[in-house]
Amino acid sequence: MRWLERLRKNDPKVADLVTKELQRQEFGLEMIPSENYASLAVMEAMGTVLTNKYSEGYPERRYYGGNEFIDMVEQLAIDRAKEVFGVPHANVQPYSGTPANQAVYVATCNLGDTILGHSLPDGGHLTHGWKTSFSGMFYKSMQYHVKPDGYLDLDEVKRLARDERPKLIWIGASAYARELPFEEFAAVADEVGAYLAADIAHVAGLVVGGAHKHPAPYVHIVTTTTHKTLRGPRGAMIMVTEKGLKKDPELGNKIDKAVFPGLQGGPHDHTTAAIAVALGEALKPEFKEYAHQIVKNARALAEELMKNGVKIVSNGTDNHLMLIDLTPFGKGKGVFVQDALDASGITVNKNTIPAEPSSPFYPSGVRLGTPAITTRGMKEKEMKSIARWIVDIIGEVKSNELPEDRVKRNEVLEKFKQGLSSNRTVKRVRSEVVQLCKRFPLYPELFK
Ligand code: DSN
Repeated sequence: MRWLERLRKNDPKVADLVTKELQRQEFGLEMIPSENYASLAVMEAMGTVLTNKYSEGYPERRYYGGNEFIDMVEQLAIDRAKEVFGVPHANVQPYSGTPANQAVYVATCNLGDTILGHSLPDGGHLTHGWKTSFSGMFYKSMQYHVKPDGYLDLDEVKRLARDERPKLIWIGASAYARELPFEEFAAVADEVGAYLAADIAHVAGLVVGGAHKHPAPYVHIVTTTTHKTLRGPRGAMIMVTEKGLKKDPELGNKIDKAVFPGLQGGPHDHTTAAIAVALGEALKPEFKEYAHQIVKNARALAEELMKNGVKIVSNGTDNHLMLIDLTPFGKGKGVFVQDALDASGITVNKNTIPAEPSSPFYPSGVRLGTPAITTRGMKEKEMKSIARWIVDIIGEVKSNELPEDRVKRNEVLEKFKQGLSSNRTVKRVRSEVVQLCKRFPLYPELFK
């Protein structure tokens, strides 16, 4: 049976949109560093009868009947998570990264307690205490930053921890290109008696593959999404380390209770099965090679960009991502570069840079990374071509100015977008990107 054959008959509109998205992914370069391409086996596990089941509770402790096989699936995912990350406790039920982090607050803090996290415009995450998220609304949030050189300001972390005595400290980021200093944070958290939680959503695959330092010896809790460098389905996990259980032997139970019944209802069992498959893939030796190649590719890309005059925050990367600083051309230029790269078949996201001079919606940087293109098998040689295309596109659009006035700004952006389809550089890069993608097919089975 051909892919989507039933869907095509049953609901051609949805089938058509899914097919278009497949084509976009197959013939474009996905360089948003939090995205990846899951294997067909992972996707197959998601599209199963497991989506039909309710199973509130945990293996062998369910509220509904009929969970004999669901129990085995969830236990398998838990056991693999424990093995892959070398931890004594794992919860695989969080629907995604934000609910996972929310459960950490519920398990470790009371409303209004002080917490310390990485500021969002400096590369942190909404759930690490940013003012517009529950974490900044319901807790007294203190935020640390990066220094002008782009590296974490550890002196500020120490000072805030000593002065404010937070109950919970977060380490982990969404737009930070340097290795996370778990050991240094552990010294601070231990000194002030705080829980230390590592949100390794971005680097989980690198950690598992040995291409990034492991947080487990240093922190009490580890959270991660499962769909980024870990290359699984869209979901999340919370793990408690040996150190965490030593600090609080009830921490595993507290996390489980926070997830269910604290915050969620029935787990998404089809996702749990797919997480088990992804963790099985992460246990294979090829995954180590993959993780190391992600980092090699990111370094090669950053070096080539810098060689061609592109400014990179902190002058490089230790992991899978980098932040291009577009301020040498003016402020708020991220949107032009993002849209022009998008039209060229290279998907990135506009992003704030440290000490952002513009706004989060019209920031002055672009974030990009190599997890997905490395999944396609691309290596350092391809990174050079990609860097040159990015340089060409930046050169093409850097002189566009973003008006302060909202109406004028919308007009300028609309006109800019319309012009992209006839832009010669964009058209040339687009055609070269397609040629490259054809040499590194993604889901060839789905085109048969
Ligand atoms: N949205 C994710 C990212 O892109 O990094 C973080 O949650």
